[in-house]
Amino acid sequence: MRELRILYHGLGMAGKTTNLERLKEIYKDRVYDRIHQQTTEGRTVYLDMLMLKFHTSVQSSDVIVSLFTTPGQRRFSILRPWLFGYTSSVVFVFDSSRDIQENMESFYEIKNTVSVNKIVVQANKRDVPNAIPLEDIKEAFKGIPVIPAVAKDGIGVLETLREAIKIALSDEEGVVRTS
Ligand SMILES: Nc1nc2c(ncn2[C@@H]2O[C@H](COP(=O)(O)OP(=O)(O)O)[C@@H](O)[C@H]2O)c(=O)[nH]1
Ligand SMILES: [Mg+2]
Repeated sequence: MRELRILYHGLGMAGKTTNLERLKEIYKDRVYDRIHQQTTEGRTVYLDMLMLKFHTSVQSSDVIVSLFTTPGQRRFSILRPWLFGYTSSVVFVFDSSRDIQENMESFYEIKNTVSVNKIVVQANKRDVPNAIPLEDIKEAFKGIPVIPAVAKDGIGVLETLREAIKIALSDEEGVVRTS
């Protein structure tokens, strides 16, 4: 059985946990494991982990997909090389309510550890007033797919995951074989 590990990274409050919450609803019959810890303010303190098992139409074989989000707080930065080192692909959740520079600081944390062809950008919070223009985001992430989303309403969530799976499957070296 193949296992794909997909990491959701981005600024704190960008919508990483929200993506996993929506996916858990979509795949509720197929989710077989989940670890989820949050502070009382609803911010992630450790790791969100969601494991989904489903059939891919890509190669008509069963694939286990494990989804993770990175903890935002700097005190967990020691975990990051481990997290980034064992991923099939990475979703960078761009917060459209915050400026490009701020988002880029978060992006730079993965840029040197994860190869660019393993990354998909989700332009989240497209619903906010004065959202950073999509064209500006695409310009900032040239060569990387950018998928618009309103994760809180479930828009773009599945499209993002599909792209992340496609990227993961196109890179055999990133696939961990568990049997
Ligand atoms: N306006 C808006 N808010 C969102 C969207 N996605 C998530 N949020 C909100 O942003 C806040 C932080 O989301 P969360 O998933 O906890 O962020 P994380 O820190 O990246 O895990 C929550 O209040 C979410 O409801 C979106 O598409 N639009
Ligand atoms: Mg979170």
